[in-house]
Order: sequence, then structure tokens, then C-alpha cells
Amino acid sequence: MTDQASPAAEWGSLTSAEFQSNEKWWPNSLNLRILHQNHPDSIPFGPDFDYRKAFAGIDVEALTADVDALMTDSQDWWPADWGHYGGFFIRMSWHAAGTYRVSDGRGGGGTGAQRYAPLNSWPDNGNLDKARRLLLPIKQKYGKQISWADLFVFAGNRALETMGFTTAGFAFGRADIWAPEDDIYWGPENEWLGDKDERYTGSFEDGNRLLDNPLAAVQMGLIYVNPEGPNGVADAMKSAQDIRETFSRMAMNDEETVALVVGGHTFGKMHGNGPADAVGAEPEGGGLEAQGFGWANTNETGLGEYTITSGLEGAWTPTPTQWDNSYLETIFGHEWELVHSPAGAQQWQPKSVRDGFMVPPVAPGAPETKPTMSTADMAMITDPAYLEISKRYYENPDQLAEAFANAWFKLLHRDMGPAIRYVGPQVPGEEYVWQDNVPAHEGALIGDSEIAELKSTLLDSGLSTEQLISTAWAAASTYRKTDFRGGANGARIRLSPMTDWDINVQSGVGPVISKLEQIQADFNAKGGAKVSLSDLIVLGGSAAVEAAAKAAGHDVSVPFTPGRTDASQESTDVESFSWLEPNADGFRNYVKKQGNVPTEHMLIDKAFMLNLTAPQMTALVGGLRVLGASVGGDGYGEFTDRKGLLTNDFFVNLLDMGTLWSPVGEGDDVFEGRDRATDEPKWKGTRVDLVFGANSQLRALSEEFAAAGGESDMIRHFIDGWVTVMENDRFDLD
Ligand code: HEB
Repeated sequence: MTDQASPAAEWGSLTSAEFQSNEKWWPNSLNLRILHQNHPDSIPFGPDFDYRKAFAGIDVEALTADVDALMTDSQDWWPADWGHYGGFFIRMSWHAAGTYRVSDGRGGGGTGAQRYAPLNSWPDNGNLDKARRLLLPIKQKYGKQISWADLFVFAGNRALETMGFTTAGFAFGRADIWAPEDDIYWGPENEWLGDKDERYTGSFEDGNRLLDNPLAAVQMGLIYVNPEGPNGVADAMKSAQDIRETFSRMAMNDEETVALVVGGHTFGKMHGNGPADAVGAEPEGGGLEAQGFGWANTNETGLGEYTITSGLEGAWTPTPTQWDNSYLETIFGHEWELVHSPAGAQQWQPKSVRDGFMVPPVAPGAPETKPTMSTADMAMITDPAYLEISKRYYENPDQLAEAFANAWFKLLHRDMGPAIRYVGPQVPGEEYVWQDNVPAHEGALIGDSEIAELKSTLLDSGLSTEQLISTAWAAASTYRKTDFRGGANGARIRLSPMTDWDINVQSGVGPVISKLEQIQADFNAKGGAKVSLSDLIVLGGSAAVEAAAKAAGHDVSVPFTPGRTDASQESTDVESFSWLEPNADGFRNYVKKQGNVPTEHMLIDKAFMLNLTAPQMTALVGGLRVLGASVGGDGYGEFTDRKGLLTNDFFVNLLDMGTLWSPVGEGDDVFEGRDRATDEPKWKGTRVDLVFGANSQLRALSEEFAAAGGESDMIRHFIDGWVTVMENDRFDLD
């Protein structure tokens, strides 16, 4: 035993979570902590802080003027290249937003996470600690009226504007978090996110490379491909493959990708003017005296012209602080050869530089330099598809400007959800299909008497409680809080691609929707307030839950707030919505394809996406089982003789010591419970059922729900969780 206890003992007073965590000992254990992150008590402005309200008091014009002035207010401790921080801030914004991934909506600039590890210390984010610090005086001036998250993204937008580019606009509204997200970058989730991506690569043309090493590629590939080429091999064709894959993970197509790279690298420079080993530890690994700064550089002054960041060195254009077509003019106007930067990185420079294309001195006294491209830049004119687009942009600068403006706006706002969540005076009038907007509500809302009338119509419609509950859940549970997409609002469940999803076909959503549409038509034909299909879908489920609880002797009500509207097929980006298809829904015992990820881990992930607490998740699983809401109706986890009543039978029977469980067949995916005395088969269950008795934390909740008085607690959590799920996307109520 002594050697098992050794790490903690040896390190004595070391308090880092790693040495105390159970995951260290049991790496596959469930991480329920992700459900309770960002505790309200961790917010320095108090638990009731509402960023959008605080922002309402800010003078955006003054803020804009301050950020603009900062661009050319060069500081001795980190001088601006050519006296303008524009390129630097664009890179900071792009790296904040560019972690976004459409597969699970995680990443993006929406939370200010770049302040924390690991992002603050990723090599990709080298020296951005200085960019963030440059913003400190502005943050101090405006305090809680402006979040770091907004500031990081806004700074890049203003950088573009101050250098002559007209952006599509800007929306504020990103609230900060006060600790790094526990669900993204470490713990067992890392592994299963990797596996998830693995499942998705089939739909990409060039996804194979990531299969070799999913975890590392997922993490480091998110913002970046290696600028020097895949694994440092200066092959622009292969680089294009990597770029195409990483950018499509950010939901960017070829046109957007070329626009972003060309537009972005119109500004600023790469930094590698000195030996790579002159650079010290990253911020998180630095000494206390460094005060959060990393990458201290002992080469000459370590600043300005001597800066070392990526190790590549040089600017792409002769006008690096000005919007123009010079990136494409430079890249098409020269013959390029492979050279090495002073830091030893492979990069491309013209064999001979044409008149007017030398880059002016980056700092007073520094020399003129040759324009420089990375291998990734060379991909823009090497890959045939990229080349064609680059040519078109070269010949039509207005097309580049428009494509860059739109792609940049999308990059910065993609993780913010529908446009109704945007705030501030610079929000563009134009709507984009990737925003997943729903129409604004018009006319009178249905009132209490109409709600009561509709409830009884729904319950008497011939649709079963199971059907009503399962369909409402199907509509609402596509929500993911990571990028505010999905949910019941819009009734997109009746549109492509949702109608074709295996889970919706299997659970019989189609016929239920048809029936609801008929009820809707009949009701709306009567004149008076109209009901939307999305409201009706939710109301049906909520009425059925209420009825099922009443039938079990609990006189409870399930709150319902009308006001949802129905979106059209035209406003639904089919490709983008296909990312929301569930691979698993443990709440309804559904799994599309059993992968390497244990389904109970996927349940926790879904509960996280749905903003549920562990008790709510537990109550919902147990409740939905005995209500018969599972997909496919094959009876797994229905531990009850009174199906359709909202009871705690699931927990009571799961914990019954009279049952002996054993796995059936290969793979530990399904189990059979037999009577210990008679060996008669009693129940069958999946991993997601049995985990509520097997996992110590979930078991603790199950035991309370199964105990005397526990059923009312369970039902309370069930209803709270249900309403949370039904209203996750009600941004109109905020
Ligand atoms: Fe970039 C910079 C790469 C994309 C913007 N970039 C940079 C660099 C590199 C890179 C290497 C240098 C750094 C230093 O400092 O050293 N990118 C890259 C790649 C990619 C990119 C590979 C993919 C392909 N970018 C990008 C985008 C954008 C950008 C998309 C936007 C839009 N960048 C940028 C800028 C810069 C850079 C602006 C400059 C910075 C300064 O100036 O500082």
C-alpha cells in the first residue's frame, strides 16, 4: 500500500487537484463535476450578476474610441510593430474565436477562456499574454461593464476597422467565466471528445490524418495547423489538407477559409528573429515574478524586432498595417523558395523581390525585410480549389472584402447562438443562416384559459403520454449550451434534417407531429390568439408529465411559458444542423452506434449540454424510464409494473438487493437482472441504467430518491430539469 499512497505523501503539501483527484486512480470514472462548474459564488460581482445588464450602462462609443487609441499607443514593455498593434490584436481575436468546433459547439471566444490554462499557455497562443495585458487599462476603466471575452474579440474587430477594413459589424454579450472549463481540455472527456470526432471524420473528404492520433490533433489542431507544414514537412498540398479539415471543424468552407487566411495575413507579421532557445517558460509554468507573463525572451532586447513567437519571421505584405489586396499581389507576384528563419523555421521568400514589395522596418533602426510566407500560406495558391478561389479574390478585391467581412463576423460570433443574444449598437442588420434564428413572436400570446383548453385537447387527442413526452424531449433536447444551438423553439424538428434522424424516426416523432399540426390548425382556425407548433410540442409533453405525476398521487404543476415560434426550412442550414444529431441520448436509452465511449459518459455530456444538475439528470433518467419514453420501446430500464406513472420505481427496483445483475453477450452494453432466489429474469438494463446503482455519486442520489419521501424530491427535480430543458433556448425570456 505504501507505494500507492506515495504521490500525495511525497509531495506533502502539494495541493494541485491532480494529486488529489479520483481520476488519477480511476481514470475512467465519471466526471460529474462538469455539471456543476462556474458556481455562482465564483463570480466576483456576486451570484446574481447579469453581464448583459451591466453592459447596458457602457458608453460603446467611448469604449470604441479607447480601443482605437490603444492601437497606436505603443508601450515600451511590448512595442508595437510599425507602431500599430492591429495585426497582434487580430491574431488574439482569431485565436480566441478559432478554438470553436462545430462538432460539439465547444471552444470559441464566448467565455474569455484565453485567460486561463491551458489556452493561455498553448504554444499557438505565444505572446498573446502581452496582447491581453495591453487591454488591461481599458478593462480597468470600464470594470464589469465590459467582459474580457467581449474585449478580446472586439479588439481584433477594431484593429481591422482602424486599418481601413470595413467589418460586417460587432455584437457584444459574451459573459466571462472564472475558472477554465473542466469539460473541454482534460479529464476523461478529452478522450471521448476525441472519439466523437473520430466518428464524424467520415463526412470529411480529408479527415484521415486525425484518425492516427485523435487526441493530440484535436487539441493542437483546433486553432492551428503547423504553419511549417504537416509534421514540419514543407508540403503545401498536404498543408492544404490539414487546413481544410481544421477549418471545416470550425464550420468554415473553402471560400471562407481562403478569405480568412488571406484577409488575416494582410496584416502584421510572424516573429522568429533570434534563436528559438532564447524563449522561456509559458505563462502557466512561469515564476511568480513574471506576473502571468511567459515566453521571456533573452535575445537582445527580447522585444520589437527581436520578438520570437512562432519562430517564423517576416511580414506577408509591404503594407502590414493597412487593408489592401497586397497579400494576393505579393503571393501571386513572386516565385518562392524555401528558406530558414533566424529561429530555424522553414518558410518561403521570393527568389527576387519586385520593386515596391520590400517590407519597411518593423522598428526604428531595423532593416527592410523580404516578404515571407509560411507553408500554410503557400497552400492558398497550391491546392487547386484554394488556388481558384485565391485567383478570383485577386482579380476581384471587392469579393475578397465581402467574403472576409462575412467569414470574420461568423468566426467571431458563431458560438453566440441566435442573433437575439447579440447586444450593442454595432450589431449588423443582416441575418445569417448559421445563426439559427427563429421568427419574432407576433400577435397575442395564448393565455391561461387557452393553455388549459389546449392541455385537455392534447391529453384527449389519442396521443399517449409516452408519445407526447418523448416528442417534446426530442425537440428540446437537441440544445447544447456550448454554442446555444438547438432546442424546441422554431419547431425545426419537423424540418430537414431532423425528420430523417435515426432517433426521431425510431421514436416515431413524425406521426405525433402530424397529429399536433392538426390540433394546431383546429385551434388556430377558431380565431383569437394563435398557438405555434413549437409551443404545442412543449405543452403536450409538459401536460403529459403533469398528468403522469398526478396519476401517481403528486399534485404538481409543470410551468409552461408560451411564446415560441416556428422557423422555416429556408432559415434552417441543413448541413449545420446535421451536427446536432444525437449519437446517444441516455435520457431515452438511445445509442446510435456503440463506439469506444461508454454511453454513461455520453449521458453526462448531454446533461452538461442541457444545463442540468446531477440530481435533475438522475430524476429525469429514472422518470423518463418509467414513463416509457425510451426510444425503440424495447423495455430496457423500465423497472416498474406501473408504466406511465411518474414514480420512483426505477430507483427502488434498481437498488433492490433481491436482484442479481449480469452482463448479456459481448461488450458489457446490456445487462439482465434476475431474482436472486428463483433465478427468474426480472429486468433488463443498459449501462446508462445500471450506472445509477454502480457509480458511487449517482448511487447516493438514487438511494435518496428511493427512500421514504424521496419520490417527491425526485419529482421536484424531474420537473425543474424538464422545464430547464424545455426553456434552454428561450433567449426571448432573458
Ligand atoms: Fe495567422 C500571425 C499561421 C490563419 C491572422 N499566423 C501568424 C503567425 C503564424 C500564423 C505562424 C505568426 C505568429 C507570430 O507572431 O510569430 N495563421 C497561421 C496559420 C493559419 C493562420 C497556419 C491557418 C492556415 N491567421 C489566420 C487567420 C487569421 C490570421 C484565419 C485571421 C483571420 N495571423 C493573423 C495575424 C497575424 C498572424 C493578423 C499577425 C500577428 C502579429 O502581427 O503579431
